[in-house]
Amino acid sequence: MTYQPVPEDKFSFGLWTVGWQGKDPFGDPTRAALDPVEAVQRLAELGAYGITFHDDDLIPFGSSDSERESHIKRFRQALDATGMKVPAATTNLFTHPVFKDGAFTANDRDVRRYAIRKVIRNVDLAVELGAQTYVAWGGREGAESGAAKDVRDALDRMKEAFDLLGEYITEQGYDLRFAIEPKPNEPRGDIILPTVGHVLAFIERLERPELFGVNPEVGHEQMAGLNFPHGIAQALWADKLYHIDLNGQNGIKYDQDLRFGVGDVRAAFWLVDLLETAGYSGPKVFDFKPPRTEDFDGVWESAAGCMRNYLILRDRAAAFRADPDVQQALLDARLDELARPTAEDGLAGLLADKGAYEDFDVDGAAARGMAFERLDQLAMDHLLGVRG
Ligand code: XLS
Ligand code: MN
Ligand code: MN
Repeated sequence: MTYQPVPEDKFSFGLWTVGWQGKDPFGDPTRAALDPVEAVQRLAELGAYGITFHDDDLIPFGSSDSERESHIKRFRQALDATGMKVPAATTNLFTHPVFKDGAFTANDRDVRRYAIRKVIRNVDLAVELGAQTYVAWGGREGAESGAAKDVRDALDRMKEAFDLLGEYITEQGYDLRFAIEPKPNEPRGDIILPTVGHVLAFIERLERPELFGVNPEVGHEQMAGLNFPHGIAQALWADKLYHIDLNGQNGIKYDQDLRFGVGDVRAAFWLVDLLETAGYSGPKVFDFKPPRTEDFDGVWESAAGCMRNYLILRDRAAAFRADPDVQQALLDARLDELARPTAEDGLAGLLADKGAYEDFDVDGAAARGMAFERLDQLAMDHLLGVRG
């Protein structure tokens, strides 16, 4: 196996990922700025399908209209020359100091109005470039202290912003859906809509819920100690997995944005298994930061590694599913029974069934082993490459 990505794999990268200059709270940049045109060319050479961007990644904040046009023109030429797509785009609502208290939920109303207009401006560009998904990570929608943010009012304002955006794309007739990205903290002490579950519940309160889904990121759920594949499974179950950000994270700490596959490699294995068996067909975006120790050779190694690790895990997960011993172990673990309804006979049948309660051998059922350990060891053997 060469694990060479092809555009059909639908791998995409944020401009801000390979373009990250390595500035962190403790240190200055370690790399020069990367021309978006070069990012498009290099990623295309590596086998990527697409590229995504915040408005300010492509068009530096404060550019004049003519500068804006020339940035877009160069970018579009690079896309045309390489065949790279823009499956999604997003808005920077966090870098400029005006967003220090958030954007859609800033206490300052003028900032909220400005933020919605900034999003709309880039939504127009995203649609022009062919994007079908618009990612919405709030950035600084949160607080460090209790009384500073009335969270119920903030949720009203968040809903208002997304309802206005839903109205806008409906009026324009755009073929675009929003993917809201949760994150528990960083850069704020606590962020509103911290997990996949919070976002799924929020979406149901919007005026046009069909236009909104989630954009979960591996590390963001893991920063909260959550099981990422479980969150993805629930998003798929709700038909709301519109987009996904892949990366690596080592447990509950700052947002590490490591390359995909490192960190919790078991979670990565189950994630790839899930995406592939569920038939997720949207873009798979690597939202990672090549560590600031790296020069540009290291940046491209890191980007290639994200895709390579996905393909290796896809291969390992397929071998796991195809293994006859695994298929038997799945039966022994009674996965087929879980897939069967609990009461096809309905409530009346359940109530009339003495075997369900009166005559049920509770101790016998309690004594039955679940055979999960053998199943999991088979998975480990496949993951570690010693089987199949
Ligand atoms: C930051 C987020 C960000 C979004 C896009 O933590 O992951 O990069 O994906 O704004
Ligand atoms: Mn992200
Ligand atoms: Mn992150």
